[in-house]
Amino acid sequence: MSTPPANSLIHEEAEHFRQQGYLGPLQLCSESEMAAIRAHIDEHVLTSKEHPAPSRLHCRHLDDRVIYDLCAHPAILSRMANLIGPDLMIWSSNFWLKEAGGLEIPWHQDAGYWNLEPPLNLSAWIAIDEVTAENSCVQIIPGSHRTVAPSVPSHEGTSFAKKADPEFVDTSKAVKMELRPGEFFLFNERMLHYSSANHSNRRRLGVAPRITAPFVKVYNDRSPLFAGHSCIMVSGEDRFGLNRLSHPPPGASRSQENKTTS
Ligand SMILES: O=C(O)CCC(=O)C(=O)O
Repeated sequence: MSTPPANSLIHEEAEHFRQQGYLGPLQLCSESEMAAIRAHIDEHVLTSKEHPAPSRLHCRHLDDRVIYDLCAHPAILSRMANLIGPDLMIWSSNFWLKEAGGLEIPWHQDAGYWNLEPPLNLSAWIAIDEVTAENSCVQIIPGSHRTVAPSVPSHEGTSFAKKADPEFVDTSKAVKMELRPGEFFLFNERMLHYSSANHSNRRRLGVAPRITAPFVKVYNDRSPLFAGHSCIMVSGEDRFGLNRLSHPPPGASRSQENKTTS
């Protein structure tokens, strides 16, 4: 389990995030802890027929405690609180499953796909499998969060219908976020990011919690959200009452399990 950074590092990290729009790679848990989580995901989460969202790959923090605990991990929340304050609300999470041969995801900024007002979001991309350039790690362009790139229709052979206008994408500055299982990186809603087709023979699985503050209105009656969607406060309090809230899914969190067994 990683320890939150000491004070001076907190300021350094926040400044890096403001300037570059991302932070990481950082450690969330050990590879052996992630191996146990991966087994749970493969056996119980990706195979389950009952899930709140229309797709098994979205918002599984709403029904599975292990996924909730991963998304609301202190290594993530301590960094996010350091950036936008202690009142934090998870409004979505997405598994990014790319099998061998899986398609490219074109360069894009997430803000254009979501209905948040104001469009404030912090994402973590957590590696469940080992993620390398060969099996299609996410690539980012540091500093690209300072410019809104217009969307244009995507090209053939990608899994998105739209992409960022290539005029706004300087791929010579791209950084490959290769991660060991249990590592993650943070990025904001305007970071340009992309992943190539998976040319390897290995699956690539990650999960990205989406976290905002409770002063943001989450329009959950609009795509990509769904009937029955709710947000969950993961830290601090909701002083605004703008959003439908629910509780974490039942089950002991791993930190509580550790307490009871130690
Ligand atoms: O995992 C990928 O390839 C893309 C991830 C992504 O677009 C996101 O997390 O917003």
